[in-house]
Amino acid sequence: MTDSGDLDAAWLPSAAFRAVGSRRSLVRAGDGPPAETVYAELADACERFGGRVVRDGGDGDAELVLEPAGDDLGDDLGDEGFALTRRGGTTTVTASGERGLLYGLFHVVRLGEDAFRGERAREVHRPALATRMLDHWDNVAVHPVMGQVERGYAGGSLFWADGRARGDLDRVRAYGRLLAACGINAVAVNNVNVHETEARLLTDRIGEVAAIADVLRPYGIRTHLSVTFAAPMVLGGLPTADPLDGAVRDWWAEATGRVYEAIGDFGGYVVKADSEGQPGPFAYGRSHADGANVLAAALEPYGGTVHWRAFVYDHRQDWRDRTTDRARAAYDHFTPLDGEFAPNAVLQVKHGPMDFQVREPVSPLIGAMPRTRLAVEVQATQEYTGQQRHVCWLGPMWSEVLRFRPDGGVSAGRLADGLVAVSNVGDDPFWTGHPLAQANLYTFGRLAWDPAADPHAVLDEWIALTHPGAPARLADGLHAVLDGSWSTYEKYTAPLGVGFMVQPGHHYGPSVDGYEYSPWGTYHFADRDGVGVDRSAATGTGYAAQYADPWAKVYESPETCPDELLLFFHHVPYGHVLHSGKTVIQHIYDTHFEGVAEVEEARRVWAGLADLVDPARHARVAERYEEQLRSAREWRDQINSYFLRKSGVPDERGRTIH
Ligand code: GCW
Repeated sequence: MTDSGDLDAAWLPSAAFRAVGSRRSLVRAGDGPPAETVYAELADACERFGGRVVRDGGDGDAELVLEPAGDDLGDDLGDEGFALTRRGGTTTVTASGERGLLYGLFHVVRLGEDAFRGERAREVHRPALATRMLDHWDNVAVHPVMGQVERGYAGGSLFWADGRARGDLDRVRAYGRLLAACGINAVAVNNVNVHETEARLLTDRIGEVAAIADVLRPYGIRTHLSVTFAAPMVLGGLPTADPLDGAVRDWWAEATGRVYEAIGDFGGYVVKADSEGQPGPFAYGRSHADGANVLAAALEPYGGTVHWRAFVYDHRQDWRDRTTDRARAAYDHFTPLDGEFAPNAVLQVKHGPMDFQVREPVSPLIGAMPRTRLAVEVQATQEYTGQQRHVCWLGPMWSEVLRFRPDGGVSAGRLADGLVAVSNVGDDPFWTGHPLAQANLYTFGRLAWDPAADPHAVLDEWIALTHPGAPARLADGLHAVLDGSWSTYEKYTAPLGVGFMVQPGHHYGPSVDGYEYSPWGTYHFADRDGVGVDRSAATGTGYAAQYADPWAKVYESPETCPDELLLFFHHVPYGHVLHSGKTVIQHIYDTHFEGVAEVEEARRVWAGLADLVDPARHARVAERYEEQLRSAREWRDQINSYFLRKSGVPDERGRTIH
């Protein structure tokens, strides 16, 4: 892939391959799809930069060798890992599997010239998480409300157009390549809300999924499908989808067998059941373990996995009912089922208990089911974080989640065996609508590979790869506008972890009471005296007690609860003094003024980079900064005015509040 054409090169611009493309390389490997990719990548780079690559038969003078590990040497590498060494002028990547060679090649690309300097003792790189997955909320048929991509902010679907799989899959191929370069190995190609047309991907339309899988396979990526729990009825014509019914089990087994005839390395199913109107096992009085296990049993003979989502809550609750707490729902539903899920069923848990807000505590379900496989789900698509019109680099948030230690011991990133992101990519020329949102996708992949990685270092890695040879002014400018952008977004939106306050439906822009009297369970309870949700065990919904210690104790009291989560866990008076020394009301005013000032500053920094960035890319970001600033001011003014009017407490600095 070159920088020309209508596809943005993202973090694989031609120049990133200069170091490998100008050398003599030797690839010793099988002829499986990923090994072919390794060879083709090198051949392509050599053509551009004058190097040479040979396969197998050794000319002894190679500067870069990629080869399979000998039987006894690869034990520590796993399926996907690789080892890197440099001795006597030769850099060697060894791997037990072909995917390891592919990841090793991209590692060398990241190192650039550094990969060919001095000596290097053997370093082993292997992914901490086995599944590193993107879920696309893409519809095949354009949905009347949600459009082609539900919560998509990057144009249409990469995979689907005009009601069917795209005939031209070049963009999907380029996507697979970008994903391999940041370590992603699984993609689910359709929305978890499975509508009528999409249901049929499982059966008579599986050929379309197979065509996509063929294009992703050379990049080490397995294809997954979202399916409806009611498939035996809507596709199979059965009178029931009861998971304990023999005919239902047989239907799933047969349908799955046919899927594997079409896609031999199919990854498995993703299921949203009994959630926001999707069908599920509750209709038959069965548990979610019963539900997941019938699909797991069908997939088991072929090595497939079912990702069963834990996003189960009452979306028709009465706002008058203060005893129901949506945050409790996933834990309450699922913890009694620990140990009942099949070994190839993975419970896919959103990182927070609510819904991808800019600030939430880590879900108490994470770590609470030691006998159940876990995947943590984050949202790269910025539904609640600026919808790719605002810059909001989420690396630090995801890193906090992955480093969180549910009982003070092992981190979430080590407990999980998968990390999943809702993809932020569409058919937009910059992939992600906002060109800087590419950093979220890249960071996701790298954190899934190594959840302990420093996200700021990953950001710098993305900057360097995307802009090879960038002058310091560009690298520093990019770092300045991205690093801290999550905190900026948090400052001008819902305060102190209280969440939502967005416009209902599309979720863009402020509406403080937009969901306050709704059935969705997302309330802030502001009145003239105070704001926040009492989730303590002593006087509130009891949610805080779902945590293990030390967190149950930390969150239980406003005295120990971290400031940034105070209003998630407690209802406090406006005059409550935070650990920061400020009152809650003054914190609200100050952060909202600061947030807008930070956007103004970022916009200024970006404007100053005009001479260093491709004009189309620069213009796209500049235009989005105008909208971000307009929107940030709207947020500031609505939130500040709302709380001034409720509380009657003036800003101690006397700034204009309307
Ligand atoms: O965040 C909410 C979204 C829905 C989405 C749901 C989910 C796919 O508003 O659009 O549906 O979560 O995660 O299932």
